[in-house]
Amino acid sequence: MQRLWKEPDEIKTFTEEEENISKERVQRMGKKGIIFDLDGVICHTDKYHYQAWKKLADKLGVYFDEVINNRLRGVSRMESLNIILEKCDRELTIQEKEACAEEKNEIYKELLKNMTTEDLSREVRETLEQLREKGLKLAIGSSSKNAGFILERIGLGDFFDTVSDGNNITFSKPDPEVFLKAAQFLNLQPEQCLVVEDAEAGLLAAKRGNMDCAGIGEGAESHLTTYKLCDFQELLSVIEK
Ligand code: B16
Ligand code: MG
Repeated sequence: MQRLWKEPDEIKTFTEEEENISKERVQRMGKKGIIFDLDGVICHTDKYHYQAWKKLADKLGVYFDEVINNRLRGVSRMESLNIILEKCDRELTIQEKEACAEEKNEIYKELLKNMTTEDLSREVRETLEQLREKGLKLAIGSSSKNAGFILERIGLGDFFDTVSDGNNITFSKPDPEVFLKAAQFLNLQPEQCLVVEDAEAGLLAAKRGNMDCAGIGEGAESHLTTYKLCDFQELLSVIEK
């Protein structure tokens, strides 16, 4: 699997003169805010989602693997369960589904307690700080109802100007609601925001919300991206284009 983080000596630092030039470029680009997806962009909780869903699937006697897990990126908890249940030979009642989603979430939340500030790479932390220094407003746009808890665990509990997540939306990605709300919370128009996403559902949501998007990880392969990022710090040059 491709390495998504940088070692400390691989991270470029900027002189004061370069910083001033880049601030002007950011203003010319017209973007005033960046909305970041959380899982798969800021940090990686995929392995915990996988472990929790696997435990539930095994209990139900339903086949589940990493390939199916990949289809769950960016989509809501209940939609994820519906994808997993495609392999189930019986129809579950709504009450049973709610109990399953709740059970998975309890397992997942226990696993999330393993996360620490070590789960935030230096590259991501330093890039976020540099983007803020350029005068950009920074937000989270995540489908997760656990976004606040995850941000606390990785030491970003108070960092973002706003967090739009699974708790303040009715429709999950690929619906643009989570990003449109983030823009609204930032007091910006959608066109003034750039979305950073790793999942197809999120990239489609950004497009539907009339926002440019930068794809990272598997998201960089998608035809929906406006910009393809090889790594997180490349955002610093994208924002000046
Ligand atoms: P929860 P993101 C998404 O987060 C995950 O990618 C997706 O796998 C998960 O089902 C969804 O959050 C809901 O998460 O069960 O914690 O509410 O990528 O939009 O930051
Ligand atoms: Mg994601």
